[in-house]
Amino acid sequence: MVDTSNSIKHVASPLARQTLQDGSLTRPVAGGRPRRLLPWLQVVKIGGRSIMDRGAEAILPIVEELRKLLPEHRLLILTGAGIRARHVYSVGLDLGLPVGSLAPLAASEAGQNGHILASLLAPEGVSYVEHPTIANQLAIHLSATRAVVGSAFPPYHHHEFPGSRIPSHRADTGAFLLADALGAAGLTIVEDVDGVCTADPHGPEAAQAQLIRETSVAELCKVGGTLPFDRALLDVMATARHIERVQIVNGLVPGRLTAALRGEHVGTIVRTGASAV
Ligand code: GWN
Ligand code: ATP
Repeated sequence: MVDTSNSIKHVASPLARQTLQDGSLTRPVAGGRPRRLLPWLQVVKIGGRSIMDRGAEAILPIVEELRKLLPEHRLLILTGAGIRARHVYSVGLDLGLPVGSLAPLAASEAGQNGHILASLLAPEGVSYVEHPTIANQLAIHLSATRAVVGSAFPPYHHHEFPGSRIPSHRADTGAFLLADALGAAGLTIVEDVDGVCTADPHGPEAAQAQLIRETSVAELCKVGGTLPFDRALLDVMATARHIERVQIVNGLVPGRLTAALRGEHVGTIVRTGASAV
């Protein structure tokens, strides 16, 4: 009998014979910047609590702005969760549900908000697409139409990190992870404030709140206090591969989103870790 064991065992690969646990060994192979999959894509995250929960008054002007932007940009519009997620968190926490059970409950509200927005944009050929479609078939959908809507919440479900009882990876983090993974041209986060301020402009120290026009993830990590986005966004911005800056804009002021997508500085620009690469 011919001994074939040697030729079967030796698969030629630079990672074949070493542990994946040692960064210094994997870096020559895995350390490069990944390819941009959709370099023409603009990702826009619409706040759940800050925009969608306000109903027609806030949503219809944003829909009109998005509609007018379609000839200029190909968009992945992602929606966050709002008041219904807060309610489901409180009911779930009262019942002692673990964070991994709460994450998909809240995520489903982000999806509901996406369905609402997509219905309003349907006359323009815009539809809601499911998470698996975003993962695998975004290019074909965006070849057929100028924009699609999806849920900004990342589908961590029972894989959600157990550090906090409230899911730490929410809509802002999910939107950034997607934009960076796709190598998109940019990410704009639409809120109900002008950007990141020195204090919460809707909080008890509102009188002292001043807009920070430009900052970096490193600077934001150093300061405590609240932010207008998930704290976990800082972690994923720090290790970004493509998205060099994120702009946070006020969606209650007509024209701000349009200006941001045209490259104008109309909110807070946060430089990510990718800008230092
Ligand atoms: O349901 O609105 O996708 O795009 O995180 O999982 O909780 O699911 O558990 O393709 O897979 O509620 O059903 O729901 O929002 O997430 O979707 O209508 O398995 O299209 O079935 O990763 O939409 O939904 O909530 O996004 O964020 O059927 Mo919904 Mo969400 Mo639809 Mo999606 Mo989750 Mo799917 Mo999923 Mo679940
Ligand atoms: P989601 O999509 O997850 O519902 P959202 O983006 O709609 O979220 P919030 O998570 O509520 O909205 O974040 C926006 C709010 O953050 C603002 O309305 C503001 O009151 C608050 N905020 C807290 N700290 C700051 C800060 N330093 N600068 C600006 N706004 C802040």
